[in-house]
Amino acid sequence: MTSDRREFLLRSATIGLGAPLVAAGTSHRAPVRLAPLPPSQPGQPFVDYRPVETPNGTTLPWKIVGGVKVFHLVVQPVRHEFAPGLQAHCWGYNGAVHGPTIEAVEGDAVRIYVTNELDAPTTVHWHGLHIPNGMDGVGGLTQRSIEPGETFRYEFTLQQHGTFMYHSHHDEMVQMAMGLMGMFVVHPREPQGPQPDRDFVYLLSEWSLPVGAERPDPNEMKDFNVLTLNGKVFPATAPMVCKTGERVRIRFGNLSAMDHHPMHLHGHSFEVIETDGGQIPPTARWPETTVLVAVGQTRTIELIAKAPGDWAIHCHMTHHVMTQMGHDIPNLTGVDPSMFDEQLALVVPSTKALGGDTTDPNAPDDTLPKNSAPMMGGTGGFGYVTMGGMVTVLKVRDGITSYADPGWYEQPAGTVADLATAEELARDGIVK
Ligand SMILES: [Cu+2]
Repeated sequence: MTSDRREFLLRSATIGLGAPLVAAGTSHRAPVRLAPLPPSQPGQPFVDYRPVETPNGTTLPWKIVGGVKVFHLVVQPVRHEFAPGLQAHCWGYNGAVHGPTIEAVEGDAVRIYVTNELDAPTTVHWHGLHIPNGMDGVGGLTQRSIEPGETFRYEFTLQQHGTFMYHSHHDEMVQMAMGLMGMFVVHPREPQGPQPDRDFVYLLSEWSLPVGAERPDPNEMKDFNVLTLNGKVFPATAPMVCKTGERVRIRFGNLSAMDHHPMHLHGHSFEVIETDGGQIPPTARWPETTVLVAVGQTRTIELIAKAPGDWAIHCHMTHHVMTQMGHDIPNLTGVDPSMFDEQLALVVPSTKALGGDTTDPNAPDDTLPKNSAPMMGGTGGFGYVTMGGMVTVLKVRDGITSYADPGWYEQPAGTVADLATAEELARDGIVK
């Protein structure tokens, strides 16, 4: 500690109640603001901020009434599709699983009406936001729960910027397992440093949906079999598209019941620039290729899209890149399953073993049970992609003028791993 700093702390200690709340070891942090920020003029998209994109999702519309941004969330049953062929009766907001992204600007006064169209009480908690205690949305603790048919009003001025979440805080185990959650992005009033060209938002979650079932099972605590990015499993997850050289921000929130997700990006490194607790000073960041997003956390990463291509981005837990994988099964590694159908046909003539041939992804798969998705993904540029679940693709392209899905990357000649030629093997002395 420098003598100046020690002297400052000593002087502060003698000032008494009026002293700033600064303690040794926390001097790098922004001072805690005790007096609330007064409301500012409502921030406008493309003037005060560049709107975020929620792949496979939407942003909640708003209107301005008397200088306040007014939003309306409707909590309701939603028939949700995780991927073609796999649907369930879930709960969501405004017809969507998960809810639309709420987007605003630091200093905005927001008023959020919540109408409950469920048969059960609910509340909404604004995860990470510094708001009056009575607006915190914890059923029984800070408010009475919103009964079926009622509309509640939440109102506060946004004191921070960053990436936050919202979710039910009444009967959380059931209501979050059914889908009641969404993302809440607050842009800075006065942006500092380089701003992103592309800004994506993802909510990570997990479901227990046994094959053939129509309703997620909230009682499950270990064996989750549908792992989603914004409520979708690969290949139904929309890609992120950007131009080479652009600054890309990706915001992850995780409201899974029981699992943390190490999200890994191929071909690039990134920095974690903020958590739901605030911004990380540039001097405290380090390069990463995987960021662990624990349950109840947000992590925002930023990178320069330096290399054209189709770059996978996925949870690195291998069971989280599978869909409806059964775990209570014998270990068949090393077993030749080719006689299974023959043996099974002796007992049940019309059945076939599941998940067999994946060599022709375009052939209709008549082995799939009703309301289920294949364990592994779909067609890529080179055949079948052997991942499902929590996977999407960052598509980086040179000189594009549209962010529509450009299709699979056309690899430059000679840059794709392929069969080694006899000449190459002989040249390098590789003996097969
Ligand atoms: Cu995971």
